[in-house]
This record gives sequence, C-alpha cells and structure tokens, in this order.
Amino acid sequence: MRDFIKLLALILLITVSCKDSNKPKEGVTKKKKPNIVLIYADDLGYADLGSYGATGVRTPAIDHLANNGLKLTDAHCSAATCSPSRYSLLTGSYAFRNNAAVLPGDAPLLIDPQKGTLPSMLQKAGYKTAVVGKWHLGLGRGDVDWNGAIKPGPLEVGFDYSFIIPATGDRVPCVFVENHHVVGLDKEDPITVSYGKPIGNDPTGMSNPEGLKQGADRQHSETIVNGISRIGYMSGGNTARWKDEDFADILTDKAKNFISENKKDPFFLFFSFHDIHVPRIPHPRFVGASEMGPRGDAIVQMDWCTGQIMNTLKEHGLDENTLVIFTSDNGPVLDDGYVDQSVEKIGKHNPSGPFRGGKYSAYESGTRVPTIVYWPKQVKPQESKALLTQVDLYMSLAQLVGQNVGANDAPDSFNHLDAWLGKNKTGRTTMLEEAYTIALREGNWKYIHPAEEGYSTWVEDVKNIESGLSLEEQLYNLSEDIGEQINLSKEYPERVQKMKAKIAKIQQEGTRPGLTD
Ligand code: NG6
Ligand code: CA
Repeated sequence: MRDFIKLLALILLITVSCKDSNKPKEGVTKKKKPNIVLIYADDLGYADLGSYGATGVRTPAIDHLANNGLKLTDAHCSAATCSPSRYSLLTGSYAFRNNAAVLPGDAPLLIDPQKGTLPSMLQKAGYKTAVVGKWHLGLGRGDVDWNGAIKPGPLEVGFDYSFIIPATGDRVPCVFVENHHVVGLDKEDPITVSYGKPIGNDPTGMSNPEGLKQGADRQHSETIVNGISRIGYMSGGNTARWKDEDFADILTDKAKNFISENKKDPFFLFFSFHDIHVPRIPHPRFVGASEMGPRGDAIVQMDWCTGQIMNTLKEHGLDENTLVIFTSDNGPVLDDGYVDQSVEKIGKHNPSGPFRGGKYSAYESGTRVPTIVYWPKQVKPQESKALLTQVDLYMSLAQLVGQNVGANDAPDSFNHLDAWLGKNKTGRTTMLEEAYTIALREGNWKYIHPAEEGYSTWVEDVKNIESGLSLEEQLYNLSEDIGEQINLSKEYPERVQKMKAKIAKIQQEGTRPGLTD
C-alpha cells in the first residue's frame, strides 16, 4: 500500500511538472497575441463589393466578413493614390512629409529604414511579419541592380519575408522579387530597366501593337511583357518574367505558405493584391465571372483570394484569434490606361457609391474605401460610421499588441483601437485626406484646399474623374450633401479659416506627440 501511494505521488509529481514545462511563460503570452492579416486591395472603390452596394459582380467571401464583422462606412485610406497611401499606412506619417507621389518602377526606397514602421513595431512585439503582393514603395538607393541583392527594401523596414511585385502590374520590371532577389532569374540574361530612354530589342506597344492582348494608351505602350505593353522599358530576365494571369494563384500560395509556416507564432501578413489595378488580366477561370468584363472579373478573382486566406486560417484553427482587416489603397478608376471595357461594361454599377470623384480625387471617393474588420473573438457584427484613417493603424495596432512607439515615429498616427474594433463609434474628430491637394474632414464638414495656379486637369481630361481641384476654396456639409455638390465656403468663412489653419498646423508641426487629433 505504501509503495502504491509512493507511486501515485510520483505520477502526480511527473504530471504536474510536465504541465509546467509545457507552459513557458513567454510562450503563453505570445500565443495570446492575435495574428493580424491586412488584406489590401488596389483601386477598389467604396461600392465595388456586394456588401457595399455593387451590382454586376458578386463578392461572397468578402461579404461574409462584412456581414459577420465590423463594416465601416466612413473609413479612409490616407491618400487617393497608391504610393502615398501605402507610405502612410506603413509609417504612420503623411505622404506630404516625404513628398511621396506615385513612383516609377526604378525609384529608391521611400521609407527611411532608420525610422519605425508598422511591421517593425510588430516585430518588436514578437510578430513574424510578411508582405506578399504589390509593393510600390521603391527599392534600393536609386541605382538598383536587379541582378544582384536588391536592398534596402521590405526586409530593411520591418518585414521578415517578402514576395513582391516591385511597383505595379503596369510598370517594369515585370518580375517577382522574393526577399532580396528576382525570382527565377537566369544570370546569363541580366535585367536592365529604363524609365525614359528606350533600351533593348523587345517589342513595344508602339512598335508592335498588333500582338497585344489589350490595347493601351501612350503611357502604357512601352516594353511588351506577356502580350501586355507597360510603363517603362526592360530587357533581359526572360525566364523571370511574370504572367499576369498567374498573379492571383502565385501570391495566394505565398500568403498561405507564410500562414502555415508561422501558425505557432503571432504573425502579421500584409497581403497586398494586384487586383483590381490595371492591367486587369485575371486567370482564365475568372474570365466572364462578372457582368462587367475584366474589371469585374478581377473583383471576383480578388474575392476568391480572400476566401482562400480565410479557409487557410480556418484549416489551422487560427480564424478565431486572427484580426483580419480588409480594405483598399485608394478609390476606384475605370479606364486607367488599358482597353479593358471597364467603361463600356459598367452597366448600372457605380464603384463610388454615393460619393463624388474616384482615384486621384480630393472628393470623398478618392479615399473613402470599403473597410472591414473581422475578428470573431473580439468584434461583434455591426456597422459603424466612425471616421477612421489607415494612418492610425500603426498606433492602434501598437495599442492592441502592447508595444510602445518612439516619440519620433509615426508622427501622424493616433490610437483609435476601440473604433477599429467597433467598441466605440466616434473615431477621429478631424482627419486629413491627401490627393493632388489636401482636404480636411472635421466631423461631417469637408474642406478642400485650393489647388495651385495652373494645376493640371489630366484627371478630368484623361480619366473622366472629378479631381476636386479648383482655385476656389471648397466646403461641403456631408450630413446634408454626401455628394459634395454645394460649396458652402462663402456662407461659412470662419469655418473655412479654422479648417485651413488646422491644415497649416498639421503641415508645420506634425500632430503627435503633444497634440490630439
Ligand atoms: C498612373 C498611371 C496609372 C496607374 C497609376 C498608379 C499613367 C497615365 N497612368 O501614372 O495607370 O499606374 O499611375 O496607380 O501613367 S496606383 O494605384 O499605383 O497609384
Ligand atoms: Ca492603387
């Protein structure tokens, strides 16, 4: 009997100590941190999803997130074009502070590797971080050698892994870059890239328009890769050149692999779609999937990619404790340089919904984008009118993961985590919108700063989008005039002065620390 009791005590002791050793303190804390997946569409308009009013295209996977998560109706990207918007998202700093504009494909890295970034902040908090998809924030120091180690780039600003389209689908070089190297490059066939002067012997859209899969305007008529003419010239790198039709499958596979390989750690995945940017060349299985031609088919493809990511999270049992944010980098555009029937086949669909303008525009449609937060464990299904901007994701996610942010980092980013999680409905009281001019929201008031004398009208002339540019001051009351039609600047001169002064203050001083938004 005594031996039996001794044995029992021994078994108990072993069991208890085994349990203890299974629970290293750090591991437990680590596990509790939610994974973060930021699904970032390109040029997707406010009403391009079924859940936001789309007609002519179905988006069941994304609608599922909207219907079972937080559907935001007044959330904004920081700017009305890609590079400025992404710069703000990743640095928590307005693009004008760094003169950020749409970058050519050979531009140097726009982000200062010495400064904190959203992914480097998450790395410090114990996250494994990755960017998969469109980058468009520059690479190297201005003399990038596509045949060697390409840096600095994503890995130098906080990502542990990167698999990127260097700039855009419509810009050379048309190759993927994984970490520091071009994927599938044959060293005997080196890549050269030029913006401006023609190089190499590849056909261009101008010299050989007869073989093109899609016609294009003059700007998109340089080197032909995969039957599509691009902005810029490239030669060499033939084994590495991409096929646009495979973007969705390749990028989704890379994103899925990253999730599987890091399922034990908290991870941050920035899944940055090429869709629905031009050239819109979806995989053949999506051709005809919408009623709107390639632009609608690209939306269906993007919805499929989103569903794949959600399935992968589920398969690994990660769906409950992963914060998924779905949004877009700027507002919608139909004809953005390629002959893809986006205008002809639009039917009754209105990608801007009730808002004026679109991509490139200072009107609401430039930056008000579909924004969904899905996190079954923490976020109740609901709709929220909170005024939010992506520049705040840096500080809000820092709050979520309990990470301090240095006083010199993320100067324009504020913590609005509660509004991002649907726990309050207020969000920001004032908010900057960047386009070819600057606009400011104060509650439902919207002020658009006058454009510079002699401003370009190419957005109107070429894109058929109202840019919001004018030599006049503009003031709109969105609570009565959501379509920004009635300029009230003459009726409310004091409000105009106040909002103008606020913009000047933000421009001169920065906003954080010491100030509230
Ligand atoms: C513009 C391109 C447009 C698109 C855009 C960037 C021309 C005439 N147009 O300059 O096709 O590439 O840049 O889009 O060159 S964004 O979504 O990356 O900002
Ligand atoms: Ca874009």
